[in-house]
Amino acid sequence: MGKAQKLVQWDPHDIKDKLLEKYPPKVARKRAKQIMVNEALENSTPEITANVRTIPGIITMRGCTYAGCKGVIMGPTSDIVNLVHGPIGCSFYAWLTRRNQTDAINDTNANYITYAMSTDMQDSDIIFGGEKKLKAAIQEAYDLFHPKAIAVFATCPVGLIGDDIHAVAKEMKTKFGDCNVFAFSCEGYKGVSQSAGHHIANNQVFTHVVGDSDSEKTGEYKINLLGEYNIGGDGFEIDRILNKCGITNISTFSGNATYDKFASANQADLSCVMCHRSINYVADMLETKYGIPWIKVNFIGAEATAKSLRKIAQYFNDEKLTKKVEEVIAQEMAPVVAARKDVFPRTSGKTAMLFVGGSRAHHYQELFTELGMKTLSAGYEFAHRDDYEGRHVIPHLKVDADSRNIEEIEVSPDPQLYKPRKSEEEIKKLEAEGVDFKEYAGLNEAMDENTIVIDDLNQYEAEKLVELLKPDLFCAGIKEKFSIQKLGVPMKQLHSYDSGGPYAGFTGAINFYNEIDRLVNSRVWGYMKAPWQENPELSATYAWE
Ligand code: CFM
Repeated sequence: MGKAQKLVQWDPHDIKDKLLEKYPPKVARKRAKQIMVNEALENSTPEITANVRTIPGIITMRGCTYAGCKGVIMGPTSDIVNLVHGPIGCSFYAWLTRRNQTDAINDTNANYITYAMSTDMQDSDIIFGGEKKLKAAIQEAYDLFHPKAIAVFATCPVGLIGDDIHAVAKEMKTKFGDCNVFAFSCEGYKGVSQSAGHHIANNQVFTHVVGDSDSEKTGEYKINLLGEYNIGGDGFEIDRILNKCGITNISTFSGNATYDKFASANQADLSCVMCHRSINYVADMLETKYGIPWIKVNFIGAEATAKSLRKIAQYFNDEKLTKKVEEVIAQEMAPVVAARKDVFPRTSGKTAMLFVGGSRAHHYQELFTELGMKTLSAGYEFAHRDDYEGRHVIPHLKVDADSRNIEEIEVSPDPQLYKPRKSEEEIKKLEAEGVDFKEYAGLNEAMDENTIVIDDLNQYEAEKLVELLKPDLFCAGIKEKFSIQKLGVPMKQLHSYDSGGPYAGFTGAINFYNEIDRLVNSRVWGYMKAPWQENPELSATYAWE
């Protein structure tokens, strides 16, 4: 059976019905709003329900708010001591599992990434309060490392017993005098997913760190790279390309970030946003407070990388940079095109499904398109409607009790440091030339019509979807990996990249092509049936069936 036939053989509405079939009516009604057949409407895509609580009892793929704050935003930083106030499990869980890489320690930089620092709360701390223990732990970290900064993260019990971590942080900061201490109220239960943790982290970094550098950063074309977390070395590859073009990356939020890089972010002339889901708040705040415009970029996919570099060059509007960027693209694209040519006959026509956090399910479609592969179904764990439908829907997002729980900070132009990088006319001119400021399209638009977009996919639906559509590849995270492989379908982790990467930029694209070729063309997946699956010695039915 050819792939083309396979694709027309299913009706997406029928698939949706089959996914919902087993649920009790109330659950089915709720899930129906988060499962969407991608059909074109005039000038828009259909509305999806997103960023709402997972229905209790469902095995979600999501993580918690603490994971979004400590693990995602602050975890990749190298010289900030990240101290978790809570039971040891919370710290251990967030310890290097995301494969965010950092430069090794040397004479000029400190690197605490390999440590899992925790106050190791015990029952007695929960009963009598944990502030004393937290103070002692901050003191111990200071005495041991003399770091530039110590960040404190609240876990669920801390919020429940009411330890005032901000007061403790302030007290210790004053006591030390040469170490910035700040805290995050990022208890796991604070929001519906890790997305709330991103917001909490961004607010605090912006309040306590950005603008706090006394060294002046130089460079002809200075940018910030926001929403790039250096998973599997992606950030290193992007930096390599930027360097080659002569573009100075002042600050990456937060892959391989240092305290001073965060602190200097206000010195850049353009913010480039990779993962808008986790960081668009910072881009907006940098613009309001310091006058730095922002654009959306994507370094996943060789074509997308080239496009992003051209966009940056267009913004700086300098012939020297434009020429250099074109030279770099031409040079870097040659091996990419050769690698693609090699794998294309074996990958084209294959099908994929992508279910990742809040932007990769979209970004990675670029790489699959380059491989000639079609995405049948995709979705996010914790995105908001704008990540599906485009940034223009933000004013129409419903504010509910959960989103109200997350602090919005007031930002205004800095009396000394606010300096618009471009005049209004210059911005208008650039817009007329096609540079979209403060704009991103959603995932729906990138997907073919009649594909299926699913928010907060769960374990049951993932297996059902694979069973119904038999994709050639499924992409998600570690929680899904083995159950999908057992169904005889290869599974690629797009969070941690398994043991691979980088996949960003030009070198990354080549890595990805080769790895996906190997995965979708391996015959091993056909042998995944265990003997008892074909010949069960015992069988039973569920009591409620
Ligand atoms: Fe952004 Fe991320 Fe993602 Fe994300 Fe994440 Fe991640 Fe992700 Mo895992 S910041 S939203 S919270 S791109 S850890 S590096 S892979 S779920 S799609």
